[in-house]
Amino acid sequence: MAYKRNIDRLPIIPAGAKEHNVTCHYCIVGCGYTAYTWPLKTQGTTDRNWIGEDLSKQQATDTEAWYAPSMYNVVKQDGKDVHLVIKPDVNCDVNSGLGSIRGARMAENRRSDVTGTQRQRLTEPLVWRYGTWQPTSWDDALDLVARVTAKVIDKDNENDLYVSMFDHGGSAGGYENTWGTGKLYFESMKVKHCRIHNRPAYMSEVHSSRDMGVDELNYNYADYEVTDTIFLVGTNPMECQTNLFLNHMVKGMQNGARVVISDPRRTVTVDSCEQVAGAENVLHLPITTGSDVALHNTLFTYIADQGWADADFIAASTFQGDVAVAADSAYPAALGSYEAARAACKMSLAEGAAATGLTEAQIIQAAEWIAKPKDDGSRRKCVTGYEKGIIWGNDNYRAIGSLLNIGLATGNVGREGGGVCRLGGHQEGYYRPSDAHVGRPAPYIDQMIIAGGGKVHHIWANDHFKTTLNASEFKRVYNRRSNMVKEAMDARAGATREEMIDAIVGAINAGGLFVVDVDIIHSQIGQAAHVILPAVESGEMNLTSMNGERRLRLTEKYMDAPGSAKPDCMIAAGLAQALERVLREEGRTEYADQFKGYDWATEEDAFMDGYNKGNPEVTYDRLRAMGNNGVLEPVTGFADGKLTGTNRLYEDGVFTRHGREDGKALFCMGEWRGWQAAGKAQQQASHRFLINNGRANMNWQNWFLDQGNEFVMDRFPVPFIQINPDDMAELGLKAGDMVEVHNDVGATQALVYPEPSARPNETFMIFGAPNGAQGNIVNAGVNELILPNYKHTWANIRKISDATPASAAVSYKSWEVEL
Ligand SMILES: Nc1nc2c(c(=O)[nH]1)N[C@H]1C(S)=C(S)[C@@H](COP(=O)(O)OP(=O)(O)OC[C@H]3O[C@@H](n4cnc5c(=O)[nH]c(N)nc54)[C@H](O)[C@@H]3O)O[C@H]1N2
Ligand SMILES: Nc1nc2c(c(=O)[nH]1)N[C@H]1C(S)=C(S)[C@@H](COP(=O)(O)OP(=O)(O)OC[C@H]3O[C@@H](n4cnc5c(=O)[nH]c(N)nc54)[C@H](O)[C@@H]3O)O[C@H]1N2
Ligand code: SF4
Ligand SMILES: [Mo]
Repeated sequence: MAYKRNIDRLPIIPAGAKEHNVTCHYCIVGCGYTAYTWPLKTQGTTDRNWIGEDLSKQQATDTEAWYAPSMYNVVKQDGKDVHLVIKPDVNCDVNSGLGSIRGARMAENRRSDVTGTQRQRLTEPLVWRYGTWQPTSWDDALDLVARVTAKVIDKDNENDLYVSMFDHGGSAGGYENTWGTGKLYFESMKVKHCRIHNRPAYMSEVHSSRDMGVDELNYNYADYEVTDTIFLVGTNPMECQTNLFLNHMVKGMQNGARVVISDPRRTVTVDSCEQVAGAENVLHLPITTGSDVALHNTLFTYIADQGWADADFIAASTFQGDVAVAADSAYPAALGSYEAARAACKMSLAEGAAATGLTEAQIIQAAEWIAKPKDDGSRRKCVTGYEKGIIWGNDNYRAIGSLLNIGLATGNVGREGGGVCRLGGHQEGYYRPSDAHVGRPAPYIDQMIIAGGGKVHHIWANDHFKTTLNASEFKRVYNRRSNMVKEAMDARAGATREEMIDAIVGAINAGGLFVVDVDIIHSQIGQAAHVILPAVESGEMNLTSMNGERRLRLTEKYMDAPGSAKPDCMIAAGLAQALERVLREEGRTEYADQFKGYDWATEEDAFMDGYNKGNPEVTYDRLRAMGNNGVLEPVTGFADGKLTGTNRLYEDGVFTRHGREDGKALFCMGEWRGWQAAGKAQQQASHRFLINNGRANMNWQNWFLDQGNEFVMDRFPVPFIQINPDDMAELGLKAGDMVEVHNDVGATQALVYPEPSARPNETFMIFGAPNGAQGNIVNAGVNELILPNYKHTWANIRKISDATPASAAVSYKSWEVEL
């Protein structure tokens, strides 16, 4: 029997099975897969099958003619049960047939009535009634949402409506859904009190890069294969951007590239690079946590002082003069010329070593690998990839700006084998009306909710209970405020709609919060909701998104929605229509008119209303024809039956997006200033352990599908915290023990995982887990532009109990395995 799949034999995909383009909907990399579907009770044979191979013969080790049990399921298509296989596409340039421990389980994570997988999926709208959630129709649920929402908004003031919405592609999101929600909240309304799924305000993760003129996804994945040096900062691509690492970075190393990795801990990526490139070609810089600006400024100073900068590039493509943009409340550092930045960022090797805990020799070696011209005088190519270690790190604006300084100084943006890019999180799929009305800095929504702000909260595809900062306090207040409304509703059970609305509005005016949650499962924040609206996932609708090299694809719908669940864009449309009707009924005609224009029959209509209007060449049919290789954005035209795109940004040396017309990039003038976010230094001083946190290969995000998957829950019944064995001994801890991790802002729990390479007093905990949210102990500190610093948290650790039977059965082997 295939391991835990309740199936003892897998069917052979028959010749003629239906094929659908699929882009993996988990991470930014966006690997290409093919979904095969065919009717139940039929299958191929060893001699007649989908791939035309004689399967009675032993296949070669790299054969394409197989699939794993995790790639199989039975789902509904047009109301009938069908077999489903979702397997990696060998012809996709992104992954060349590779899967990952997440993507290769897409099929087993579909909802199935036959195999019983993901039965946690929501199938009908739910409304809080009679003291619990009761299923109801869309009309009933949306009418209630619209009537309550209409009570708190008006044409000139929508400030009591708070909105949390995804801004990404892939899992949730996509161009269709960001447009649907964006049109509702930013065109029909001008909602100011909104936030994004992963940060407590509505703004960019990479303000400084954009202000400097460099869009954060500027290269092509193939650049890794032709570069001399790969510089990875605050990112762990082996686990988090797996096939970017395996299919592109590994090829680069095999072609001779060296790797520099800046991360306070030794990651699986460091180990994997050492295995591929040889330890002598890998330089791990185990910096003191949070000291990135110091490292970058020291590298920049040293490289400039050595005369390794690219003078021609600087002269032709960057701002000449002194300060172009002065520092103020919207700009946490001044921006200007190369020379101005050199002066502002100046840091000696001795100063850099002291701040980062590295040796001067390590910094010099990194500088040489990144920038020292080759013996023949030619430029060294370097790709720089960064992600949450600095985005959610100390002094976001300056950390990213100072890193980009190095890329710009060495002419490594817009060139083959170069790029300074986010490695990315989800895929991208942003297409919305302007958010300029939100302002900069944007309002800190979580703190406003905690302070009693907001009357109605619409939540789209995120769960702050598991993933926000300062989560202990957030949950306390959120539960209290949403309970006030529940109690008011319970007290009026049996009342008419009008009476019920009055009761809700009364509770809201007394400080309560009315909560609407749009999700695919009944999430943790969903427990506080009064209306729950069921959405579909990628594969249950047609969905477009782009990956970390701006590769745009269409994932084709291959199965039915669970129950009456709908695409997010269609839910947004339904809500807009309900609001229009209610406002018209109330005689607010002018306001009602703003909610016209949602007569979409399908997600394709939403795509045509949004993305296609800005990109008229791009249609579903054309994308379908481009298959899993798609086209790299920006799309430039359509010729010979194909969409044409842009291989790499800024190849002409002209930069964008910093509100200037000259096309010149700017340097960042941000000196090192120690801990920047409020409360970090104090928390560090009064707690023993750093609780560094982030991701691990197997788990996806807040475990929303993982929690319904035996394979994952058997591995980690409780979120792990990796601790040095000597620290464990001192605290009297054994592998698998349950500990409480507690500090001045909250507490959470975890299972102890010994990690010999962990530095003393420096732990790493997986974030976002349903049964131990790391965010409970992250303080409310953010930077000037409300970027949270999740990574820098200190706490104490105490034992709660011995390993539970489930935890005791887990392997505690080192993760440093031979590739
Ligand atoms: N401590 C700490 N906290 C962090 C981070 C960290 O590193 N450390 N990282 C931050 C980052 S980068 C991120 S991205 C966030 C993630 O934080 P969240 O966005 O809260 O987490 P996700 O797991 O992406 O949330 C997905 C939610 O959407 C639902 N969902 C999935 N697909 C769909 C769909 O198609 N439609 C709808 N309507 N719902 C859907 C899921 O059931 C789930 O409840 O966490 C942030 N928080
Ligand atoms: N397996 C898996 N893959 C994922 C996800 C997932 O949930 N699971 N989520 C996706 C999403 S939404 C995102 S945003 C990305 C995140 O992708 P990454 O950013 O690559 O992953 P993280 O684990 O959040 O953090 C990266 C590293 O930052 C390091 N770090 C911590 N503090 C510092 C510091 O002060 N300086 C430096 N230089 N480094 C520091 C941590 O040790 C960690 O190794 O992953 C995406 N891919
Ligand atoms: S690397 Fe990312 S996109 Fe590719 S299969 Fe894995 S989770 Fe999916
Ligand atoms: Mo993310």
